[in-house]
Amino acid sequence: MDCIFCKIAQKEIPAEVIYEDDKLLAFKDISPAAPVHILFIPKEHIESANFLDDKHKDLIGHIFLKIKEIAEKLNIEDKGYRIVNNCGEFGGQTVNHLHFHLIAGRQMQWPPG
Ligand code: D5M
Repeated sequence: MDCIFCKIAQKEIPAEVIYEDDKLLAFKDISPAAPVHILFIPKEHIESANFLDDKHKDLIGHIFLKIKEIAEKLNIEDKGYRIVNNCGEFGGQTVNHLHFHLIAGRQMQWPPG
């Protein structure tokens, strides 16, 4: 499958890995939007949030708790951070493998562009 994030998960393409277990990989975004910008992906290929169903409940819970844990390790939980999932064309998704952005280290604005 021609998916760049699957290739990163399979170590065919290098990435700056922050955390890894059997279900997920967290690595630095190649084009950071803030001082801290980490992507969390399931190792399983899921196209987007649109393709989630009941069987992914534990996986999504695991990813969110891991984001919180990494935020604590990086000492960004105090000032706060943003977790983003872009879904589909209008959502701004550019890589069609489900991922959550953890962005921190500066004041965020609302609404997003
Ligand atoms: O976000 C897709 C994100 O993926 C975007 O912020 C750039 C990042 N990206 C793309 N290729 C790479 C590689 N090779 N390493 C690290 N980060 C990467 P989206 O929500 O789909 O717009």
